[in-house]
Amino acid sequence: MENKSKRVLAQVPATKTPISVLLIYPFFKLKHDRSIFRFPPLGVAYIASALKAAGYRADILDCTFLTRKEALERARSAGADIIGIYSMITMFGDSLELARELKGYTGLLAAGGPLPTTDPGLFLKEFDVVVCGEGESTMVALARAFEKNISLITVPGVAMPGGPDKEARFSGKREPEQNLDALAFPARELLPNADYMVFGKKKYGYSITSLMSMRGCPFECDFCSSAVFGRSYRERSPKNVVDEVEQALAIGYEHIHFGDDVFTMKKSRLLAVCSEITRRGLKFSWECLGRVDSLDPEMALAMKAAGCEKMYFGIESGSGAVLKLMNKKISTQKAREAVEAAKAAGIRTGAFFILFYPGETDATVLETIRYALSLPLDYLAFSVPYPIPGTGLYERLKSRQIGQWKQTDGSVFGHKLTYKSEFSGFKMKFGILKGSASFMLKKIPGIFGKAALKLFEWPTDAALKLMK
Ligand code: B12
Repeated sequence: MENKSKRVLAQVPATKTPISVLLIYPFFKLKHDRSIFRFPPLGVAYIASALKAAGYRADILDCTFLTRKEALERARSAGADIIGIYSMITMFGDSLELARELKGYTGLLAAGGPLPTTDPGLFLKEFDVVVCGEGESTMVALARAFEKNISLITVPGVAMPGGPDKEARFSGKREPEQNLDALAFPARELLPNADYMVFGKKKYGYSITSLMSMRGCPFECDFCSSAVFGRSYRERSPKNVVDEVEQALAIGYEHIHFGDDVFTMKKSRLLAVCSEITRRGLKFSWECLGRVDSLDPEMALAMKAAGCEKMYFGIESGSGAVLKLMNKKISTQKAREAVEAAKAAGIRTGAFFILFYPGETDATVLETIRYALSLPLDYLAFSVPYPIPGTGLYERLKSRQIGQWKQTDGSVFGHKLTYKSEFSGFKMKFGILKGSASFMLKKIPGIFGKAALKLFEWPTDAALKLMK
């Protein structure tokens, strides 16, 4: 495989400096897409700014608003020396397809992102190299090695073909960046901001972009992939975070989604971020994800005062036993207190629940639905378990896998079972529909809503129990 990379290196004209890198985010929306979330891809934007800071040319091809044909034409005509393609579980097929179609149009094809990080071997038939983990320094080092015609396997943090038994060969670990304030802000100017703004305004009434204020998550939830950032917890300073908020607001965004796994993890830091926002008098609204064991009334009030409008909690189950199976390390009581604290502060609340977790019973599924309905939630989403490579859940279910996880259309009907479960796919869809319909009925004000919910619950509980 060394030979292959040498072969492609030879195709790059010696005069063409600095070399150019095209970074592709291969998300293509489905024809009938009801999903409510769509954020500019920060990973490729971080890599682009690192490359630019190192003196390279970098561009981003975000496929979110393009057809496959348009994306391919743009990528082919870019004439980039290196093409890097992001991938995660739902983008696996498209990332491989693009790599296949782009062979011969560039000197080097690199893959990166959560799925290539967990399973580089899946990508090495179509790509020359896989970047494992955080990509900023590794991509800069790869561009340098490529430019200087040095073997790419000398760059820490990559995998290439040609290991023992024709498997992936690893160059060695690259330590994750410890000083996150040292990272250049993501190159948002290279993203299709106007399209995202139109989308946001149509969907929610305001434009929205995401921002990561920390990296890593020390918790070990059974279903969650921590491939890229690992279990360490690294945070940016409040000043650095709010500087980036200002950069996003200057582009014209009105609302920020803090995508951190545990934005509320450290009370002192959270309060410092909130007071930095208030001190600067910034007028914008925001939302975040949070763990239920890291929110108290004081934090919720400070967040509201700093513009927090919505908060999403990963509660996942209403059964203590199932929460144990998931290794969530939270209790239903704590979850209730956190949702109530947010609600009391005037923050709209949302929660995610997984139904039919391996090891669940009909009784715990119904317990979760009832529990979810008992919380003061403005939004909720029920989902089925999706085993992601690299997680404990995946390890337990991999021998029972029956299909690839493809992108869903965001609707309650869109879920697809990817492994052989003790529950049928039909039953799972029924459970999700039942839970979602009950939530809608609960929202009907007055006695009519209450009566309708009661009438709906009894036969659907019975039907769920009867189903295989
Ligand atoms: C925001 C977010 C979303 C957004 C959209 C993503 C976006 N455009 O911003 C929404 C809400 C729509 C979403 C949806 C889904 N998501 Co999501 N999402 C995230 C989240 C919380 C943050 C993403 C982010 O901005 N990260 C910050 C950047 C800096 O990190 P990064 O993208 O990983 O980039 C770094 C490296 O990966 C690498 N890199 C990135 N790109 C490239 C490219 C190249 C060429 C190279 C070399 C390197 C490289 O370098 C970057 C900088 O260090 C992550 C969790 C997380 N902590 O990352 C989950 C995560 C990416 N999502 C995940 C999943 C499973 C989903 C869904 C499938 C969930 C669902 N139930 O449907 C859907 C899929 C939707 C789809 N598009 O098909 C998983 C992916 C797991 C996997 N192994 O594939 C993650 C990791 C969550 C988790 N912990 O399990 N998601």
